[in-house]
Amino acid sequence: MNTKTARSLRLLPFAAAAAAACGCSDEAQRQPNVIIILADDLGCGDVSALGSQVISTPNLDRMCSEGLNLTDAHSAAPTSTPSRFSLMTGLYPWRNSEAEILTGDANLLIDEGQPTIASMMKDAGYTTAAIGKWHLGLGRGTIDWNEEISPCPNDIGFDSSFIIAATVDRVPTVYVENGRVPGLDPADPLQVSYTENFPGEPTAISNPELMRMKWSQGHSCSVVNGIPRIGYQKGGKSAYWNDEDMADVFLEKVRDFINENKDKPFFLYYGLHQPHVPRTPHSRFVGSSGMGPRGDVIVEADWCVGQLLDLLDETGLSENTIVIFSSDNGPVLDDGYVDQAAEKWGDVSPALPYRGGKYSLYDGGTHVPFFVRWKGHIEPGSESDALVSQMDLFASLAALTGQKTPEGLDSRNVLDALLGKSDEGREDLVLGSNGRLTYRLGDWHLIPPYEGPLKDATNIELGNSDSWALYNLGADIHEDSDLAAQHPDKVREMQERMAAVTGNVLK
Ligand code: NG6
Ligand code: CA
Repeated sequence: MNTKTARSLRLLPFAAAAAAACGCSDEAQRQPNVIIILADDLGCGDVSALGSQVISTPNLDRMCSEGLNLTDAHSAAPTSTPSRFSLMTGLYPWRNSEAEILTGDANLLIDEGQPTIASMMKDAGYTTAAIGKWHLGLGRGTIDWNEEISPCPNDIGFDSSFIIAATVDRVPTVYVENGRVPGLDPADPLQVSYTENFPGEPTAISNPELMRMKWSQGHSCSVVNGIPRIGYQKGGKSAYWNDEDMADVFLEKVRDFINENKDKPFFLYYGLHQPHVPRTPHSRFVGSSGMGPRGDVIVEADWCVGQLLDLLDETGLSENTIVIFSSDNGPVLDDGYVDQAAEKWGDVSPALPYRGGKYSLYDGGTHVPFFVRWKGHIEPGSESDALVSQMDLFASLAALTGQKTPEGLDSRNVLDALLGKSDEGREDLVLGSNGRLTYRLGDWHLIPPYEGPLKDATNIELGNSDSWALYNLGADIHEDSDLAAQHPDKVREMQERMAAVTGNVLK
């Protein structure tokens, strides 16, 4: 990782020539559209361009071959909610003690009035939309799903939103469009609870015959569309999503949004729901990967990315649209359903070449795919090892659009790194959420001692240990050699620097 590529140095003449060739005006170049595509639980080892030997992702590979591959890019945390909170607010997730995996009826984590990446882009004149997985909470107090839900994404900077509240494995199993559940029948109101079942309603325990998919851990509450979920739900049947259609439903919304806004600057946050459990590919993709449902939904997600890139090419928007692709956390195989993933992957880790995966303190918890495509501006097939976090998108896009980054954010302007103009990213980075933090300084990764098992039911190495561990990712990409005993000065320096960032958050 110490080796800096020299490719970026060629970018400036390249960009100038490309801009001249496409005849782009200065104004058009100042206000490029921005699309953030965020996959759910996709690992570096799931992308063929990053070395996957078991899965083929031609469209993610195309993001790489047509754009920039950032090889040291991170989600803020190894699970969804804290990671997304950070991307959205530009703050470290541990600054909000509630930024942990949320239930489907949790309240919005972000205050109205708090700046978000969307409100900042809106201030810059962009039309903004959130489509796909949300998982940042909705409303205040007890949510009545049959009425308008407020606040919703539209209250924190999005002009429009079409989302699922939490995850595909959590109730409510309905879409929420601009704060309302579409398709509800007033005669069959939707009720949701995460504390107790509704009397007489079947669950995976009471009525296992309803299941077409079995749970291995934790998904034993309401059975919807034959799939056992987390949480209890009653009524609202006319509004239920169809799991197999979800990719097409989101993509259609994405197409509509782009087509409607192609003549003015737009900002789109597109939260893919794959390959998070339960993995339910459309029938077009069943069997497409040879790797079971997890592989098939990765092929489906890859196809969605390809459809979006094609649309941009067809509408002539590719030279004026920055497309960023990443994942909200590292990958997992068995995340609570019996779906062959662990068997199909066997000894191959979807986090490769990194250790651990989702939930882990090791690098594989947050080290995620990160590609940026901006035709005519970013050199095709370029690569950068700058250290960047998704949290940095806020300050970087503020710089892109000429906006001021609000005081007090943890987000750093790494725009030049994101556009391949520089290999300088962040000097350091705290990773993780509440009480389980690690620290990067250059190539060094410091993991404090934490209690807990070495592995849990997911079979991922969690990185818990009773002593401080230190790894040098530059020489040891899989974190096999703990160098803490050999480099006590480095450990001390990093402990002090980490404490300076986190204050007393770290016990
Ligand atoms: C866990 C769930 C897992 C997944 C995760 C959230 C169990 C046993 N595990 O609690 O299936 O839903 O939460 O994933 O229930 S995330 O990517 O949205 O953070
Ligand atoms: Ca996730």
